Amino acid sequence: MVIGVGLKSDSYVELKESLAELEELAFAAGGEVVGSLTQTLPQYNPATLIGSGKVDEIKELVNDSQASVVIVDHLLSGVQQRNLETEWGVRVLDRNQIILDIFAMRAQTYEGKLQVELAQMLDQLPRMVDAWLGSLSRQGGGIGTRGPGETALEMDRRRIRDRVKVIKKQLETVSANRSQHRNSRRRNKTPSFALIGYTNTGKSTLLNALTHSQVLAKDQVFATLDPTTRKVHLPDGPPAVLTDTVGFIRRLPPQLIEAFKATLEESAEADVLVHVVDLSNPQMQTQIDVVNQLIKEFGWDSKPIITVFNKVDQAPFEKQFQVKAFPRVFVSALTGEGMDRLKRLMVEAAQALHEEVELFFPKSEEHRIFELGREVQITRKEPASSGTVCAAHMTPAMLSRWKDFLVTA
Ligand SMILES: Nc1nc2c(ncn2[C@@H]2O[C@H](COP(=O)(O)OP(=O)(O)OP(=O)(O)O)[C@@H](O)[C@H]2O)c(=O)[nH]1
Ligand SMILES: [Mg+2]
Repeated sequence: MVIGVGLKSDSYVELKESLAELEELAFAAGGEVVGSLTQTLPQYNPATLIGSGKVDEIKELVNDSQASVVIVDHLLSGVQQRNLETEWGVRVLDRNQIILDIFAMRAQTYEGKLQVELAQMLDQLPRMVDAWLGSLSRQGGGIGTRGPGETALEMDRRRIRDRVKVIKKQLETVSANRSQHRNSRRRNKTPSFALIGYTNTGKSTLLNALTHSQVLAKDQVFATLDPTTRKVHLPDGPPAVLTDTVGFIRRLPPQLIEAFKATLEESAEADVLVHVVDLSNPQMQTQIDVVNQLIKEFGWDSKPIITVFNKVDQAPFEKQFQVKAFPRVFVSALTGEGMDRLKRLMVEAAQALHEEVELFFPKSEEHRIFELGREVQITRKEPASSGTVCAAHMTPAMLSRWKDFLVTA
């Protein structure tokens, strides 16, 4: 059973949209939704989040429908979760936990699994404290109730914190490995593209179409978790790589963002972002806003972004006039429509990335040529009377780093 909760002052449309999405999340987690219900209230109840009348009403519904889990579309404190479980006699989860649960199901790689475990621990820590404090105050608190409780709590917390430390260490090692791969790509100046976007918009289908691959694409939220990078051949363009990665969703749990740093780095390090939008989705604009907000939060807004409006084959034609982003392209990853135009935009973006420049190193600075060679491929190297002239293709970021040596025309 899924429950939508909001304040009377919140938008009711958003509450309904978010609840519909929660049903999809429940389905993706392997569940079947047997009932859904919403409540808007003037303020949240600290003990149970929703009002006591609603708690009783849901209890009956749970009994009648034989639901085995209730998912609340709102963050629950440890106390609220425990109280609701006691009232209803079934497991109670909140939105974050169901998302984490799906991630736990999907994680295939060592790195993915570590990241999920980290996210779950980060999610659990504050809940534990809260649940403990709640149980203490129910016992009346004070003398005689504190000692053993606090000790046990401290032990649990320490165990989790220790594990968090270990996982973070292990993740650092994996991520160092990955960044070596990326460095070698950068040295070969292979332009890299990352597919990003709301979940279920067709990123994986697009990767398959562009790179003749067969990664899992499925009509389900969070079908992809672990990133995949493939070579992509662009007409008359340089060889490039394309990365498919996890999709976004509204109210993405912050613990997930923190834990999935390594996965997000794949996109963070890409030269060009390809933002995939589902043109056929009635909630298209909300989805675009959510993704744009995250792009800003992650500091990716300085990168070139190509917006791909996918699924044109199943969207009403007029919808193409409602969109604002530039540069943009309308495609169908399924039928192949618009794919040539997309490739052309990718070629243009790749060409814009690198500018061939000349650098002059006076004799006293010639040792730095070695450093330059580690960052880019030096296309030409000629001795001159008082030093060495080199030519290389550079991105704007590299230009500013090496500006002291640039030969200005
Ligand atoms: N009609 C139509 N369906 C498409 C198109 N592209 C993708 N789909 C379908 O949309 C669904 C989701 O596709 P995916 O490629 O898995 O989407 P994703 O963005 O990778 O999703 P997540 O990995 O779950 O975030 C699948 O059922 C695809 O067949 C398209 O151009 N037209
Ligand atoms: Mg996918």
